[in-house]
Amino acid sequence: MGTPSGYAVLYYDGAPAALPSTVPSQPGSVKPWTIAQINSVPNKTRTVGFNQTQPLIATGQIRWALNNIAHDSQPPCTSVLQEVYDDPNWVLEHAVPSLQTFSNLSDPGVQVGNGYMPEVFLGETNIPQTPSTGLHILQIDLGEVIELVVQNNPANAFNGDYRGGDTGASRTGQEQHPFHLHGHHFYLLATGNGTWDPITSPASYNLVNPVYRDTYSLLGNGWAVIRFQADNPGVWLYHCHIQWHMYIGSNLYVVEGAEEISAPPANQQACPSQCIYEEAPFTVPYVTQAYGATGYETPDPLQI
Ligand SMILES: [Cu+2]
Repeated sequence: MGTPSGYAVLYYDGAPAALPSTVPSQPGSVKPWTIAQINSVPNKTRTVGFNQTQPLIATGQIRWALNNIAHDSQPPCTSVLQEVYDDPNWVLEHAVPSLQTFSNLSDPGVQVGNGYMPEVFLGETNIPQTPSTGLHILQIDLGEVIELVVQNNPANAFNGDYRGGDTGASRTGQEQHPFHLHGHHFYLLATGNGTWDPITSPASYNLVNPVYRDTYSLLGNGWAVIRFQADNPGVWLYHCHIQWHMYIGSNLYVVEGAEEISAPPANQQACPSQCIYEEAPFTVPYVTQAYGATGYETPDPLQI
């Protein structure tokens, strides 16, 4: 039982590229090592672009937004997994395809629920000024190879910078986010500072031997590109692993192979009697008190 152990070999620049011929010792309780080369990076079949912001929305709350759609302050009490299992067409029946153009790419990307249309302003000058709310859902088919281009925008976008000091237009976001994808490992092809560029950034992608993992650090006011194969039917969360960032909406539901999804476990967690999303207002004063000027302090005694 439990998760199988995994190991990796990291090479310094200039070190021999051959795999080691011997393996280090390890505790007897751990499955013996095997050494193999990671498979080559699959070609992408679809590119999806996300602009991430943390806007201050009309309710006075700081929410997280993907493509200018802020996650609902109270998520649905029936799980997306249950909804899709009951009706594999659930996303198509409830979501609105993205209008994003993603620079020179025209592929449909994010789909969001509740009738809101997302807009994309990556590399564009016409930035929408009024974030909407909805669910972040990306529906993909088995066999697709998805490339996510994730842009972490400055914290002052849409007045989302709650910290003191310089909050002017030149303020750049300092927040770095550990993003995790359930159900997959992905190739981290590249990261960078500033704004992803559709012409120059792809030249920096490592398509030879990128790290292969399930979590990466999205740089403050930077970008990252990950790629993964859709080979695992389910509803998988892609989210920042800072808990309160999840609460303010840093979540994307990846609905994968909807027709093939297995029944939800009988003991799947239900919502508590009182919605935790309603307990914490996540207004600017609240956030400042709970998480400090840096946003990284541990809430005490609030225990959010
Ligand atoms: Cu975060």
